[in-house]
Amino acid sequence: MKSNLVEREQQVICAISTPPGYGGISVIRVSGADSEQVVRKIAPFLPQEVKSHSVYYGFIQSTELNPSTVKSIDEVLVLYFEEGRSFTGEKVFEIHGHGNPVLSDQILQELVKSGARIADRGEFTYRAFLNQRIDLVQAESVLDLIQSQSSSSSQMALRQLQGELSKEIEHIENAITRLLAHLEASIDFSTENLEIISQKQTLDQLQHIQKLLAQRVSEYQKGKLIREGLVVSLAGRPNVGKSSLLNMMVEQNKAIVTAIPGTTRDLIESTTVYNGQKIVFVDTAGVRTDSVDIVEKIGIEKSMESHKSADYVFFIFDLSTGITPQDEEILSGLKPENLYLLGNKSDLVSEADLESTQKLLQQSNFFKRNQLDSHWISSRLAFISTLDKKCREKLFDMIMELAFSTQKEDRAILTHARHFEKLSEALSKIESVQKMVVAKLGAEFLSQELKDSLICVQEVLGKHYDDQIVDKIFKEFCLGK
Ligand SMILES: Nc1nc2c(ncn2[C@@H]2O[C@H](COP(=O)(O)OP(=O)(O)OP(=O)(O)O)[C@@H](O)[C@H]2O)c(=O)[nH]1
Ligand SMILES: [Mg+2]
Repeated sequence: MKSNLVEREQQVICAISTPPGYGGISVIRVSGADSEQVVRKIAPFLPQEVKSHSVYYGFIQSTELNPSTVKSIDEVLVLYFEEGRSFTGEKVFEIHGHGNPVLSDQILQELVKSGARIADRGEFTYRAFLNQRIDLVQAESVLDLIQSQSSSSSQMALRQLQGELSKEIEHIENAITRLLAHLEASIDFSTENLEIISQKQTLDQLQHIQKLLAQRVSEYQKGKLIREGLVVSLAGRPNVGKSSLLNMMVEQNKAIVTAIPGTTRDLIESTTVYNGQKIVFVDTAGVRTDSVDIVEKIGIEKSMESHKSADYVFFIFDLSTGITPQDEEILSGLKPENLYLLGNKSDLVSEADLESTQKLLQQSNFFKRNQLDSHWISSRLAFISTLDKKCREKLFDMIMELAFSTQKEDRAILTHARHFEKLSEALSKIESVQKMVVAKLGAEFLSQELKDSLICVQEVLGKHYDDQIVDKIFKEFCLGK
């Protein structure tokens, strides 16, 4: 066995990279400069010289000291990837065996006996990062790709993995570096009265950087929706049809529907995927102020919390009763920014009723208080009936339209809170440099602030990093990745 004298990062690591349990095949990855010696001990069928990206067939042997007790463990294919052309950047072997955890475990044990150690979570990806095969943004997208639950989020992760986002961030990094170089030069030559870069040029370049950063930062919300899914909370009085709506949207009988007001008491979350986008609906207890039931009261509190944290709130009201004082009261607790109004049970009312409802809404206190106009209402109000399945499509289209305006995102965008925070910090520093230039502060001041902003950008890519943050990122990975 290898001694501990070898640095952890130099050791040969191995792990099962396929999901646990039984399956068609199981893949064991082995990585490290000495991986060939290790694998050779259990795969005697490998030729004298292995060729990168080739496949070798044979039987894995146990490494018993006594040759008479040596036995075959599994029939496998071994793939070899040379240093510099593998996922980790190191010499990598992949052993494809039968998908039986007992066999895979035996192979792992043999690898350990031969000098490898079991890899930590995310250690293969971590090595890829250390060997500069990928940057931190790409490492995080590997994780996203494994965990993504919808086609749009996996597309997004793949784009990031291919380095599209990294390239755009590097573009910002280069722009800051260039400006910094000019400023530093002007500090060096300041005694000779040479103007390296004019105030106007500095401001122009800063504005360019500011725009690039602001664009990245502003799209975060959209990126987050794609990655984590969009959360729609259903609000309204008891009995207006919230649970019926949830069931219709997710096409399942998730929530109990009865004609008794106060049926739903807890939050009921259900996820669906529409056009590749993950959407989470949260059905809530109908809010009524006169409730004396303790369970219902707690449910109502939870409803209010759900509305606060959701991306969108659908306020549902009953067209057959019209807007009631209780509706008004619930509305007064909601913010108009992410609010949509759904008049339900349209099957019970006439066309004329719909028009008068719209007028009544416009006269409500909620409208007056928030100073909303008729344009707001026409873009935020829909009449539906949960008995009419066509409404499902209509509502989904509305959700997609409001969340993405364009249906599909065809470029890599910011999806991680970490990236968002760092780039926002960089942006605010750039904005303060802009103010410094206007205030005619010396180049040394500008240059310090600009350097700080550069570090923020580099931290996103992992060019500057804090061990704890990197540790935290890779700890989220599964074993074998
Ligand atoms: N006619 C008609 N009835 C509906 C419609 N949607 C729901 N209902 C009926 O309205 C009643 C209440 O529906 P629910 O979905 O349980 O209402 P809720 O808002 O979840 O009520 P709570 O859980 O009590 O807050 C049930 O009898 C439904 O069948 C609709 O579009 N048209
Ligand atoms: Mg309900």
